[in-house]
Amino acid sequence: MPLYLGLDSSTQSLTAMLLAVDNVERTNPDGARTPAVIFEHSIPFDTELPHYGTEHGVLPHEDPSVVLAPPLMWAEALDRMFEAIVASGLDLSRLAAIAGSAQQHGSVYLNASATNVLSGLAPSHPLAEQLRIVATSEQDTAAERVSLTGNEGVQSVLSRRVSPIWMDSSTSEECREITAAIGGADRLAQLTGSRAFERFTGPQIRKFYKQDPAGWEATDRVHLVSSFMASLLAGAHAPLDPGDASGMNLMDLRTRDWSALALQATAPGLAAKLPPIVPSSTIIGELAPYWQQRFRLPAAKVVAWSGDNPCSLIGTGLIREGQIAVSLGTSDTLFGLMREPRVDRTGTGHVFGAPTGDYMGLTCFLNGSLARQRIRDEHGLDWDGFSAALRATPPGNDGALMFPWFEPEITPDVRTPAVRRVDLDPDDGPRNVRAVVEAQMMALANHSRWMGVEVDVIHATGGAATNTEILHVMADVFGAEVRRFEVSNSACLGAALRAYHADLSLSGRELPWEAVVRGIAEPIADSAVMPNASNVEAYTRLRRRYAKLEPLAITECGGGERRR
Ligand code: XUL
Repeated sequence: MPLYLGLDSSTQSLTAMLLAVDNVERTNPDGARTPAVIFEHSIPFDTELPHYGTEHGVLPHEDPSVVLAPPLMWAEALDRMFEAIVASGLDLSRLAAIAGSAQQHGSVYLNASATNVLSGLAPSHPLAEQLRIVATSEQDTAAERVSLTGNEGVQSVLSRRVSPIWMDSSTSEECREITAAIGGADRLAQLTGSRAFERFTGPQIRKFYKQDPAGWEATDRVHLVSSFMASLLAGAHAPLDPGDASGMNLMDLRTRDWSALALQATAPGLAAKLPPIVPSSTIIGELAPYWQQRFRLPAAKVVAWSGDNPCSLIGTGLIREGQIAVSLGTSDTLFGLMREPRVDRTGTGHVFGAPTGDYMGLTCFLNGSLARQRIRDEHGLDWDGFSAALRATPPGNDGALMFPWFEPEITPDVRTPAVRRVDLDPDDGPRNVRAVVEAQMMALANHSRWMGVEVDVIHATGGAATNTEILHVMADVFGAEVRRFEVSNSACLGAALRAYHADLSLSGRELPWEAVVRGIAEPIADSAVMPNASNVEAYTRLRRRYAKLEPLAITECGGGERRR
């Protein structure tokens, strides 16, 4: 009757989800028992750990392009989470395995004292306290330590007090330098899965090495948030998985190992400071004595942590090529599993490793609900009125088109925002509503072609997925069945399912991923929206026209400066 714990260390909170696999009635056709969620808890950083002074999980900074967070806050949250799990009164002696998910790209810099501190954590003292105050390390001079931690008089396992996270965009110069050293954006993308992005860890590491050479010198290990959290659980430096390592511009996508060329282009001595990369399902150790003794927990297995996007792939049930998820939020995101590491030549998409051992593609569109809402408001509609407008207009909109870039767009790369209309009267509310939705769906479909995936099922998530009229346009544009998927904490669920899968695999009962997600990471029953064959045909033509006109629209916006 085992329990599996998933943890998700995200930007603003730490979340935990416990799965119980003990309900025989929920045995699925593969003979696997369907897990049930028996506990869920979230710790928001700002309100529950206010002494770190974060706002939305990050430290206020005068330069908006610099976004940093305190790693000790994440450690303290982990301690608090186990307190909450124990307080639930559940019988935790059955805890079999723990896996985690973390915000991608963020990096944690540890000095040489960390190795001993991790292995010698005393159960009598809170975790963060022990990471903050450690015995003097021989490598660091006192002056260095003070300058590096920024906490005068306080020594620490950190060689850098703060962690740059995925929201940081202050490394354009380093992106240019790395790209040049590798021999161009295309080459870097082919090698690592993405061209250089400001938030990716390689450019962030390079910036730290340039700005604080002594800090870099004192850094013994660079972890991602995922491997840092896993290290705390296991009481030893944890490896990275290919899912999270591929968000660094440092991993060779094909070998799933560090690329010597990329390391060289980033910072001297980097190879010795990085953890190894292991398959996602690797059991990296067991819960350290600290956790076992402090919280009376068993020696549960600790599974390699991964990034939140790879974990969400599992948590939204995407375990074969052909299934994709489209999240319709403030911005729209499309992701799906790929068997092969195909790379986006236009430079906007990302390829990450998938927990299944395959790959995943991910493309982000900034003007999501943001644009839908702007059109809705401009025409004085509510969401019901927006749906009515979609019903009142014909698929294809009689040739009217829109390029709805209210804000600078990521995909395609449009730096100067503008809304472009073709054969469309700006005052015609219903047609503008249809035009914005069709434009977004065509952009999603066209700009995910690089994944080379024949999409047959789309799991639609996010606020706008409750709008069936929008889902009809999605089904017709993609020519695929669309099913609504209710996600709350999909990354955390994915992590818990990864723990389940890794534990079973270890015991020799290798479960197909289909069986792992069945009954728990599934779309809402009876939510299928089917494509209409004649509309699909019409949109196939329209998509070509849209793709042809898009570069012209970008030029009219003053040109999308390619960040190459
Ligand atoms: C992905 C990305 C974000 C973070 C958020 O590239 O930057 O999705 O992982 O947690």
